[in-house]
Amino acid sequence: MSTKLKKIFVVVTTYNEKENLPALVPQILDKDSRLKVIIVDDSSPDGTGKIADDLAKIFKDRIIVIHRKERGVGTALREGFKKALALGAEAVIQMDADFSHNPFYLTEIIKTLESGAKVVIGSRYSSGGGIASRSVARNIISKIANLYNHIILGLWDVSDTASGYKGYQREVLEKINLGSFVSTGYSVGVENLYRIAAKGFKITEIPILFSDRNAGNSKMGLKELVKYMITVLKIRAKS
Ligand SMILES: Nc1nc2c(ncn2[C@@H]2O[C@H](COP(=O)(O)OP(=O)(O)OP(=O)(O)O)[C@@H](O)[C@H]2O)c(=O)[nH]1
Ligand SMILES: [Mg+2]
Repeated sequence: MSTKLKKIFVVVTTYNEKENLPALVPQILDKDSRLKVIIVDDSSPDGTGKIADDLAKIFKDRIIVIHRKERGVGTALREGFKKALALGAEAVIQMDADFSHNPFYLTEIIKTLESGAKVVIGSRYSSGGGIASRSVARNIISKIANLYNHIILGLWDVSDTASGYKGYQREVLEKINLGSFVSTGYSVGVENLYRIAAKGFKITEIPILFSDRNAGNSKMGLKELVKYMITVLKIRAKS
């Protein structure tokens, strides 16, 4: 079944992305005139929130900015999803602000959703995908997280369980109860996949070439990794 989507929202969570966001947003908007961007910023000390407001003035009616006092990519993402649903999104795409997720792939994510896919993952580990220019240590962490997700949560049909580049049909986000997640941090990505799989939705992967962040610093440190692993156990225990 194929449908033409009219209202598509891209949710971008930001924390200290002042170099990346002003370059990224025009590239997203250029990709498809139906796209609107929801930026969820957690009071970034580097002023990313103000930059987001300035972009919203330039690209009128195509950018929504959510400013939060709390910190956490998991709660930020879910707030972005809820906003998109409230604004009538037919489909929602999530991507990082740091150019690890090339806007080039938006076209194919949209096309795949329009051809009937319920959930689309931009996948590093499916055939044709890959990782360009990332440190060996960071690649190993990413692979371990993926294997850990598989061992604890199953999801063996999904080759990249830790990707943060994904598209969803509205009905999928409506059915996974965004209000009751265990995750407040990075594990939000695998928690939503786990919930989506439990609801019986098929998950489709398309290959992407993932790049290291363009500018700025990583927020994914050892503390976040330990929190990630503990939360994945909690997700399993809760089900
Ligand atoms: N709103 C919000 N966004 C966040 C937070 N932490 C990270 N982000 C954003 O979420 C996206 C993913 O975070 P990254 O720090 O790039 O995490 P990563 O991709 O695992 O690690 P690196 O690319 O190596 O830095 C980026 O757009 C970040 O700016 C947070 O606490 N709140
Ligand atoms: Mg990143």
